[in-house]
Amino acid sequence: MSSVLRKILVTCALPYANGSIHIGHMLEHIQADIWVRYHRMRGHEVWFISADDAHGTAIMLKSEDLGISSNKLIKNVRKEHQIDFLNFKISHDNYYSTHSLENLYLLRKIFTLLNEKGFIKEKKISQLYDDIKKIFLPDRFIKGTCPICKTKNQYGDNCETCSATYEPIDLINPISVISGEKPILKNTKHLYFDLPFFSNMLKKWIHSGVLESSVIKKTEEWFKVGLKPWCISRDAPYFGFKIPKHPSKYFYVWLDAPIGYMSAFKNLSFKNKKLNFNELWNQKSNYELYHFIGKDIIYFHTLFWPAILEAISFRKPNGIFVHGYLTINGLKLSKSRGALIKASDWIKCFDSDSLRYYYASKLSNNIHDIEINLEDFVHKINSDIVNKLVNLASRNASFINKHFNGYLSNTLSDVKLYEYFINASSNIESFLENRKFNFVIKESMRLLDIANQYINEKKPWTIQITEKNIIKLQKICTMGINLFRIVMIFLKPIVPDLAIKTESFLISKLTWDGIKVPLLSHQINKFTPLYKRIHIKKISELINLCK
Ligand code: NOT
Ligand code: ZN
Repeated sequence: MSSVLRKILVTCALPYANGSIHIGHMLEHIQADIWVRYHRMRGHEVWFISADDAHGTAIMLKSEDLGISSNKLIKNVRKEHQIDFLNFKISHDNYYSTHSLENLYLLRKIFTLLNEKGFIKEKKISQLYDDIKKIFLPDRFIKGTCPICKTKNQYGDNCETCSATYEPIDLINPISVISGEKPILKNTKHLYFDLPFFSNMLKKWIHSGVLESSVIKKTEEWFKVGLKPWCISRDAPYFGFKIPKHPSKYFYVWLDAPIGYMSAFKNLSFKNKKLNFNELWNQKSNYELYHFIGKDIIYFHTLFWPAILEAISFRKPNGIFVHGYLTINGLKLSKSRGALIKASDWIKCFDSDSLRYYYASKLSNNIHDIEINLEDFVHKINSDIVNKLVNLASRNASFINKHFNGYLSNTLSDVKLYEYFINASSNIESFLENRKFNFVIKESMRLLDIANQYINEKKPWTIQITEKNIIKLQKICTMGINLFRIVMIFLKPIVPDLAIKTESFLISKLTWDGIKVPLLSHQINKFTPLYKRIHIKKISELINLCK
């Protein structure tokens, strides 16, 4: 156990409750889950939360399409999402919903505070309106050409090509996504949060070690343009929470979404007496707070969210961990542009450890896009997990099971080599801490090559079973099992299912402290295959499911 125990709250962005979890969402939840599981292994107090983002026009329209109430829709979807996350072994302590009493309570409280402090202003504006459907058009329901880089087919709030943010009115040739018609301009009144007031604070904050340099760079581009007041209200019809004293106005989903982080924690604190809401969210909190997000929502997390927190004198996050987009066999995916592979389809064809492992092999602490290639995926899983990792266990266990009734020897055949593996753990620790999971995989595979090479040289299968040799055989195979065990400890946060099977095979828990103490004079179980080779033909099955 590491000496300084930390208290940490980790969040993932809240998936919208209008569609299925796809493997793009799963990238983020797996990334966060690996980090969380590692810190739990180190003995820290870690709380991991997320929730469905249950408000907004998209959800309202979707439930209309389905002919059910929005309430019914978000209930069904949340259940589905929870099952998906369980299937991928995402160890959330709470998976809540923004359509909750806690969120309503906190939203109202925060809005009142913002109002009292004079950070909310009213403004008359004209906004794009779909005169056929009789609805003001949210940013995501207007498409047009980016006013900055001129890419076509961009949404009304920001450009996916150049990441510029703008008003929907600025789009060139706007079209309503709902009716397909050209929208008209209509007058309305809205509430604005005074974001520019916080410019100086934010400029300092982004350099306080909370962001990676590429994320700082992105955020600085918005400062260059100048921060603008942020509209936090929406006109009816809308699915969300009403604004007190402002008839037919609703809170914008992007205000109650980040507050969803708080309310998911508040709800968790009701279930767990150890937790106290104020202890975590007050400015002098000794909890660390980290948000895992995709690069499409940097703006909200590096500007709006810390400004709101500052405005109400709450604590700010210690880190915003941003990942890039996912591309599959070269196809770009994003939340809004169609998710090609649903989590529930993936799990029909492959196990969860395989995706977790493959993502880990690609993930680092930067915003580069993650490219996955399904053929490469199958190849990598078989060559790393089956041929290198599990094979190391199986080739040695067979001798231990056959000749020694499962008993490991009382000493190792090569103490120096074992120490070499122990020494690798400090690098692995820093890779895991800094979310350089690709290096964890690389280093683990390098170690496995060394271990397998060692067994190749010692050739236990050639050793004649004589009284003199038998001890030697036992020691060599004990060495092999112990090297396998160390690498499995390193990989445990990444492949939890394989870790559970390994623990029952070794009859010993894989713990970080256990690295230093080899398993000796210890009986292990009969070896049963820990992981089965995956088949290339499953790829076409998966693609068929996605059609
Ligand atoms: N539902 C949003 C999305 O882009 C994410 C909300 C994250 C929560 O999928 N909030 N903040 N800040
Ligand atoms: Zn653009």
